[in-house]
Amino acid sequence: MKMSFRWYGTGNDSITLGQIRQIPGVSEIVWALHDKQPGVVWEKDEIARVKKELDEYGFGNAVVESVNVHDDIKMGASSRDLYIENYKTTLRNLAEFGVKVVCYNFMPVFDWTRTDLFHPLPDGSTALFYEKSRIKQDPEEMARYILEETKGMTMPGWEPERLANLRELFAAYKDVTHERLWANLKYFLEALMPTCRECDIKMAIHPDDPPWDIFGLPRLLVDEAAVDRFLKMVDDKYDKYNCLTLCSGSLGSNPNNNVADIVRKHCDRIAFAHIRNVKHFPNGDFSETSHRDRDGDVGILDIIKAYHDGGFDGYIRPDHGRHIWSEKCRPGYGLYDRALGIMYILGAWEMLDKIKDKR
Ligand SMILES: [Mn+2]
Repeated sequence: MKMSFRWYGTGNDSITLGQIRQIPGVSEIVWALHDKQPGVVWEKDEIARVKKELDEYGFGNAVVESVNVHDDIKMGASSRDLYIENYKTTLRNLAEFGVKVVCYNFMPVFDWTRTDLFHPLPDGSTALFYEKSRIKQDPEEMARYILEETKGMTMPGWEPERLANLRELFAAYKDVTHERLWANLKYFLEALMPTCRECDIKMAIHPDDPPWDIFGLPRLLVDEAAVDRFLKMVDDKYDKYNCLTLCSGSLGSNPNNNVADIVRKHCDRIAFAHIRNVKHFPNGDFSETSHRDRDGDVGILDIIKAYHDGGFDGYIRPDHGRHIWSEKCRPGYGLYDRALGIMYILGAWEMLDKIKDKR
């Protein structure tokens, strides 16, 4: 297992590489070119600049989160082939600089969705929160809220330029059913897989967040059955490259999903593990919590044990954290609580190592 930390780049993140270096056990930075619109080629000189920065601190740059997929690919528009060619060029450019895993998602219109980005928790911290009854309202209202709260930050999947024409975007997805979206995902992957093999890059899909349809838009990667279906979508000669970013918090937002079971079943197809805890409320609302097992409901320790038992040697990172100790940071991406999450994961992992050694 290789511990990583998501970082939004110099001038774009309140956290510095120097600070991250002081968290024990982090060897990789999960990065991206956040000013890139979906569909645009990532140029070599831009990639080289980030790699050079990470090199200076001794961090690896093997994981990119995310190279976002253009809406025309998701909706199956005729222009998709052009954007797929651009995606391939980006993969080739990334491979030249040692990238091994590319995280992406296939969610229509919105990336992750929450109704409250700074919801107060009983301990005085704040965290991302999802209130089911509020999500039934106007998507434009929710988009306005999230864009207002994140003003001045680049938010992957929440590009103001793209969301400015929300009504048109929704109209364009009108005829995209679940099955059409699955077919468009298959088309995208089949086109990319030979390039992934040529470049030795794993494409690692992030599950839908939250894992159910919202605002009438179809969502695919929502449960174990969907994960099973996804992993069989392309020829099995490409199994090594058609992988998962298994996010315990996204799938775990649905109390019926047992994330540890999915890890046990598909450990060899998980290239990148997101570890995050979620507390469920009886009415369907959920709140993000600390990584500690008993603070939420997703079974963090079972999940870590499933990875350990499976001999997981991919990349792992603490996913969102709470906002604690008055830190001013991106929603979910502060320094302190994610550092605490890392220490929790490493503590559990190293204890499991010790127990295994003694056997
Ligand atoms: Mn995640």
